[in-house]
Amino acid sequence: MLARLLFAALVSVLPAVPVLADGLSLVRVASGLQSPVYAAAPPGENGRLFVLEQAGRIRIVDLATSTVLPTPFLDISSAIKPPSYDETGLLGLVFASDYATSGKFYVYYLANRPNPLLELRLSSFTAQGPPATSTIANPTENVIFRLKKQSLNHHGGTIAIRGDFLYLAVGDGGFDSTLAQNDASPFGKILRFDLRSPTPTPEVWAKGLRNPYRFSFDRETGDLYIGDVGEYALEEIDVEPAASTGGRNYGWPIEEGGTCSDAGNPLCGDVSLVRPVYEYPHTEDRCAVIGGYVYRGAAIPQLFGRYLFADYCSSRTWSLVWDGAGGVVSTPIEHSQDLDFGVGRLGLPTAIAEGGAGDLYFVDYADVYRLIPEPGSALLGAAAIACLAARCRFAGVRVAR
Ligand SMILES: [Ca+2]
Repeated sequence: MLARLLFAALVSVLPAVPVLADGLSLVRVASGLQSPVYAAAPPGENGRLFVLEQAGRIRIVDLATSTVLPTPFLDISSAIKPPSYDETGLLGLVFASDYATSGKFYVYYLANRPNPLLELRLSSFTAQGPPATSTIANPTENVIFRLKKQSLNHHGGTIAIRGDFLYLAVGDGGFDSTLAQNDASPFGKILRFDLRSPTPTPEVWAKGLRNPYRFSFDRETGDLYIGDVGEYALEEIDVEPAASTGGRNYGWPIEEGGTCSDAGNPLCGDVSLVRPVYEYPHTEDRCAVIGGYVYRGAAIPQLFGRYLFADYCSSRTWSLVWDGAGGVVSTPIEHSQDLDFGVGRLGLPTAIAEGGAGDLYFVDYADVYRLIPEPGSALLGAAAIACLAARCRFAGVRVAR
């Protein structure tokens, strides 16, 4: 950290800044939020981003003006435990594939209860009025799935749709990690719901996960990327090909990453367990992987097809390319310097989010940032030009441009 500060002080006196190697930067698109933890957009909608505040509100960001609408799109805060910076609250949002006509969207959250403490809830709501311009949802809730639990951690947090199915990642629950290997328990699983059913019921899609807080589908290939938060030693990224028919076992708690963590278990090292394509240790202040997205936007050609991810405690960011099998094409590229270079803008990342056109956003525990090409680089894209015209804030040395 000290070295970073010293380096920042040094470069801040230089009159010009060379374009950095990977040509990425961030621009803030929303502030004044309360503990944002995720964001999403309806399919194809480019002008708006829907940001989740942990306490139970969905806020709409007008991307043309980088303003947050004052009235929440949805407010379910009365059902949620007041924020205490734990793992509870409103964590997941996905819009139905036909949102433009149906106005339907889904949320995943932890409802507050007296005893047991919490109820995991997957619910659907519907926008009021024409969906494409609606700024407020009908408060009528349709609960699809609920699950009571006593502990406050390891809830997963993401919901995503692929084809006719909604996928929900549920952590191991934080009280009995062996449930992740128990086919009869929903904990430690990715569950799948058939949205064609009027009353969808969960089926286990994958097991052996500890806390798959953020996962995503590659919007171009349908491949599944999971950031599974580890325990004491290793953070892992698992990838499942779109052609998979499910039933994979990602190993927890028999293995953490690719390492045996239950020495007496005969399944340790067994070929039936699916190892991560990439893992990193808890060194250099790293603590919890924040799974992201494969970049499929138009503005940053050099990032196209790369999977972007982050670490919560260290605020560091990387991208990798999955090799189509059990590993990665080459060592991941670290983007921390470009995205946090000398300005300390990116705080604790709680999510990487995907806009309606495949553009990516970083959500930290305070603000939301759009990932853009480095201003002034040869790869300057339309998004950055629009941003400059709108006098976007380029903190630190980048202001000179
Ligand atoms: Ca694993």
